[in-house]
Amino acid sequence: MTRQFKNAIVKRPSPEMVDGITKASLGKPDYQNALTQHDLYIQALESCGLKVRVLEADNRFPDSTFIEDISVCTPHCAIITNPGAPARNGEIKGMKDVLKEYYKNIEEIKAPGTLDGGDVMMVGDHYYIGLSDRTNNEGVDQFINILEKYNMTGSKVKMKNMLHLKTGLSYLENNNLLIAGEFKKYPEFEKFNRIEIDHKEAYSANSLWINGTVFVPKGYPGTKKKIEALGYKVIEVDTSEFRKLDGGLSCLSLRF
Ligand code: CIR
Repeated sequence: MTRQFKNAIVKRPSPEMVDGITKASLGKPDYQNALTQHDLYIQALESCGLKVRVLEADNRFPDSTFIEDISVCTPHCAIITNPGAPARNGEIKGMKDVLKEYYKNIEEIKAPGTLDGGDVMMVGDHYYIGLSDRTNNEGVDQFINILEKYNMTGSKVKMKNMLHLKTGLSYLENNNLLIAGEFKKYPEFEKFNRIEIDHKEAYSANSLWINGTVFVPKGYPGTKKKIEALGYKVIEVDTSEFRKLDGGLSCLSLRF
């Protein structure tokens, strides 16, 4: 059965985002433009029927608009992560109170385990979890134990080159998987209908399925065409300011 999202939680970018963590060489984000792009992202979520909760910006944490890394919202429980980048770890404070408004069951990843939500890809009741520089073995083990408590399952994906698992993979439901870079060769993804993303459009491998519509970052015509050919309605969303901090469409929200 295909899932349907009812809610999204986003966090406004803070002016400090100009000092966010990045390996990209695209310059500093323009804060005003980032706010406009964030507004349009929220509107796109609302146009797909989601009720969007907008959390205030947290000026202490430049990367805190990338709220996906801070929690994973499953149908049965919310899991507060323990983000692997020390500069981002404090972002989890306050999340419990927010999630309590939506969930009875709240779990937590605890040190020495680390896990970023961007490393978690949900495929029905199964979750693929990337072992990245941010997510360690102990974090994945804890995460899988939590999933099993609620009759869900998880598996580890060893990875090398990307920031997060979903930097190179997006599940579009109906067995359709966008796949880029090293993941194209991974046997665990062979069973999917794989839509291979060209190297020059690699950033758009992080697209976002929302209730039958797919958000694609603006400026990736090859990927857009491939997704439309599968019959999805596509909404192009401009994320250029977030890309400067290695952030993409999925990073900007929690959806459940
Ligand atoms: C970071 O390095 O943590 C942020 N600058 C970007 C986080 C992107 N999040 C994601 O892919 N889920």
